Amino acid sequence: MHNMEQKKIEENPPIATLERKLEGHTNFVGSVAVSPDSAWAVSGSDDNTIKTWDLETGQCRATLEGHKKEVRTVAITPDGTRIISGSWDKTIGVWDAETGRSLVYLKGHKGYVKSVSVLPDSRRLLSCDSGDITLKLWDMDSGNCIKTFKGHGGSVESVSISSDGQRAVSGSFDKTLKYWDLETGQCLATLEGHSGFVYSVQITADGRYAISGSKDKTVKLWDLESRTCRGTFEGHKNKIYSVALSPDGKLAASTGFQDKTVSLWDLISGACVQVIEVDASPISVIFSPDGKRLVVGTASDAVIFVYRLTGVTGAVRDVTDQRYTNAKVVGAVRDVTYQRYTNAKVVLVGESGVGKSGLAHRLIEDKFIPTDSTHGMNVWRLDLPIEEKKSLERETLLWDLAGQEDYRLIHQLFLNETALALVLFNPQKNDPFAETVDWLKALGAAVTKNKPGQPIKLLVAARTDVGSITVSQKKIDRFLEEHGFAAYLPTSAKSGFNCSDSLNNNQPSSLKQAIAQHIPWPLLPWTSTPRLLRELKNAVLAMKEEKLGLLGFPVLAQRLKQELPKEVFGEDDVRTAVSLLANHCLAMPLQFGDLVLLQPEILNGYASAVIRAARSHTDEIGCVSQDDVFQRRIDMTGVTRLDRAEEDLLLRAMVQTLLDKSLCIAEDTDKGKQLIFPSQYRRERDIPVHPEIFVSYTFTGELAVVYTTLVVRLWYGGGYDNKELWCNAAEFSTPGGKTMGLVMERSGEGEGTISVFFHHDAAEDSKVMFSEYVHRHLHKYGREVRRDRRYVCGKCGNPVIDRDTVRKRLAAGREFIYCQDCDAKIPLLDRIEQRLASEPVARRVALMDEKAGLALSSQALEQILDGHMMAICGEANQVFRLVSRFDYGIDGEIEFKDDQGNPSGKKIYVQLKSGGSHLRFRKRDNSLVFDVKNPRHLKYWQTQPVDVYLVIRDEEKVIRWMNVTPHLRTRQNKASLQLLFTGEKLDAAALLRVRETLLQAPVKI
Ligand SMILES: Nc1nc2c(ncn2[C@@H]2O[C@H](COP(=O)(O)OP(=O)(O)O)[C@@H](O)[C@H]2O)c(=O)[nH]1
Ligand SMILES: [Mg+2]
Repeated sequence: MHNMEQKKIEENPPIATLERKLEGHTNFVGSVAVSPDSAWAVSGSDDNTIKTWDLETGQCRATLEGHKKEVRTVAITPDGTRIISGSWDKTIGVWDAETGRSLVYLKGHKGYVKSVSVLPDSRRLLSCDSGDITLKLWDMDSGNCIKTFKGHGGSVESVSISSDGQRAVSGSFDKTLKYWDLETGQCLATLEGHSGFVYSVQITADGRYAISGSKDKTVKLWDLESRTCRGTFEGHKNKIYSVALSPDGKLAASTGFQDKTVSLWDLISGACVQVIEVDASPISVIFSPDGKRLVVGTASDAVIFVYRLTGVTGAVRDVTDQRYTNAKVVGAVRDVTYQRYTNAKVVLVGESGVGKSGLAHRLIEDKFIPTDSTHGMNVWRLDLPIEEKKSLERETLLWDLAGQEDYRLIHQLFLNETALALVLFNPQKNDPFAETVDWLKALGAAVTKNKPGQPIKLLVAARTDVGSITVSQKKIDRFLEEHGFAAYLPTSAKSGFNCSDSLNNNQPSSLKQAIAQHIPWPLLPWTSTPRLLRELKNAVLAMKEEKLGLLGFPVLAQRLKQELPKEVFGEDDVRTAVSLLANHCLAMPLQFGDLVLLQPEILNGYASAVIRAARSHTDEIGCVSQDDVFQRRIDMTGVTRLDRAEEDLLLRAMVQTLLDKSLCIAEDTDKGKQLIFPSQYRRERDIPVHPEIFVSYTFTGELAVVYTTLVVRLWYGGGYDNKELWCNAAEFSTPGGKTMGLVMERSGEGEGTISVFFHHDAAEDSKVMFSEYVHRHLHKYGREVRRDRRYVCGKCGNPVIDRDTVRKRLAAGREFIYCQDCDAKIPLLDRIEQRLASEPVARRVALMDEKAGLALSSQALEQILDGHMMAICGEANQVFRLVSRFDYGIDGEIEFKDDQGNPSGKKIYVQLKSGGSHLRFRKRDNSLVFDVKNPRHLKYWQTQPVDVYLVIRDEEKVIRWMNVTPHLRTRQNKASLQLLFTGEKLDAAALLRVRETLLQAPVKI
């Protein structure tokens, strides 16, 4: 540790000191709560029990039994009379706090109850679950569910209610938080920003702010009024299962599961004020209401740690609205080892060839560098004339995105968090803004829904040296006004006009000044990070420019040690730094081989080549053979390429990314595996006419992305028998042979319409599911979505023409409309319309989406495992071959080389397990078992001439392997389909150990 750091810590005595440990539970303590008078605590455990504890003496007062499964959440009513528990047995228990008697079980959740929070009236409570992915409001006295809140797209893990009982926040596996009005059940806002599951949320007493803990290793602070992220706290090395707020709203606590720490954060200054090292993995945390204690539950050790706190006050009523904002940093930063900074993302957008890269070079190097407009994407640090604040560093990154059509599908991955966009146009063109509008819509779609007017946009005329500006100033002015640009500037990268510092007497150029002036700094979230992590991140960012290709983490760590000789750090810290950069798309750790790509943009280049290949398929069917991609039989013009071995790996990572993002379909055909891009189909199809269209949606956003992801997910999740694609249309048929489909048209600038149509006698049930799926998808991915339900008169058979009126009447809750032709009453709320919003449909749609997700991630996992084998065999300099003997349960073989580097003939076989989950913990003894799905494999594996190894990726995404041959030969129960899985981590060292053993025997020639 640095002397400085040591000294600082001595000057700042710890806030928390260990008081005692509470022992008694026998399994994970997933939840803790403290009574309103701060005298006692309650804990819920995976041992299915609840315990109450006297905080003064540490005595266990009672053990409450009754739940049939893990108790993952506990709470105490504000009046202190009742204890609430939520369990994986799907019930919520209500207990008398005094006697420990069970009062009632609330039943209604279809999945695990993950979290409960009690309203101030001590009568009602809010709960959430993993099955229906809903929140439920209950009346404890009657035992009734009063209201169900829907909206999340993944397991809802955590809920928290403001102390006035008006508002709630929830956190979910869909990576978002939702902000709710408890009275109306309305979702007021969806807070996006985490790049991993959200495990835990807490709202401040006044309901103004919330904090969240996530799998992405960060804690975030949210302003619920402006619905934006205010800050991010970094420092944990792994997932954060639980967060808590001190009663005075000034401190946050977060539990780091793998790093075995609880961090205390000062929410006002952003500093980490203490890192408590816990002697176990902490998974739950709570402050006592008097501010005197912190209670921490841990994982397998099942111990509860109680800390005494100093300097933390109990609940305060009056806190100014200014807290947590940049404007007012109150109090000194207590720990200099943490730094706070704000990062502004500035992107250059505009059609291909307009001059983006030229301008980027000018801004960065103040030189004109002729470029080839096929070039992909680049990121640089941009020096701006901005006022530096001592407590808050500001930094700007300039992103140059490629403008070609082939890149658009993947660009959306990089547009989010944009603070300011430089929108370039060619002023010599007659219609210079034609493509610009698409870009503006794409930008709007990428930035979160809750920030109207963002990002800030500057309109830039490029290449003005080429000729005079033909577009009239009036037209420019109108365009500026219409789209809310903050400023307009004509530039020339070549001459340096308005963009060269040296031409401006070495003062920042006009463009730089405009950028600096318009970045909305106070609105941008800050990040608080340990000094070391910041140094590491900066060093990694600097290395991006070296174009290093794929790097192994050990090599990267080595490089960083040269760059930062004074720092003491390990590979772990490097991993953390890289994954934090990855949260902002600034680096890409591969999911296999322990490798990182410092320039994710290289992957984009390859992806665009694949998409281009799919578009140019001779049959116009938008697909490309996976083999052609892996064997480089596609046109790679303009792609920044890596060397062959790295490229082999990156191509797999690229296909995996496309699958993970639902951007393509991987389908096995008699011609091998095909990668299908629905948006690249060019085969025409007549657009169906009335009366087949059932409903249509008009929306804006990145149209191709919205359409592609919709088709891909329906393809995988719908369980449809037959699927056919056309140019901007897709058809699916049910087992009964009834067809449903959708068609997309561009209906305006940056605006599209997706219409759903049905075959005449498609079953009502299929119609309901299909249209509800489309509905949800569009609301998730599209912007400015407008729904138009189409009606047909039951009497004369004519379609209703006036859709505007239909929309208005539906919104007003009217139940019918008159036919414009025959005056008959046409019911608006027909059976389908009524069923659409119902709970069972929502649940089935969520299941459908889950199925799509699973199928896609299984496809992606196949790429990961193949890639992993190639990467580690490459690293260990051994030979890996994929073989296709799937029926026998063998996917590949490894041949070891002898000491001279020649193939030795010594081999092992591997089976790469990419299907659904194969590993589970056996209840009986909690040991990890592998379920063999195909009994024939067991026999086959035993009779092979060489040993067979199972390769599996576990829940923590660690790829492990195990030699099953000796195990199968010696085991007792020959008929069992369970294998005790004792696999070790599969890396190059593990591979070389096997080689060692095998080659000890004389080598066969
Ligand atoms: N005359 C002139 N040519 C430029 C200027 N900026 C870029 N170019 C050239 O115009 C072409 C397209 O520019 P580029 O920056 O690659 O466009 P991008 O596709 O938007 O990145 C290239 O040949 C550049 O060298 C400029 O300011 N003036
Ligand atoms: Mg370019």
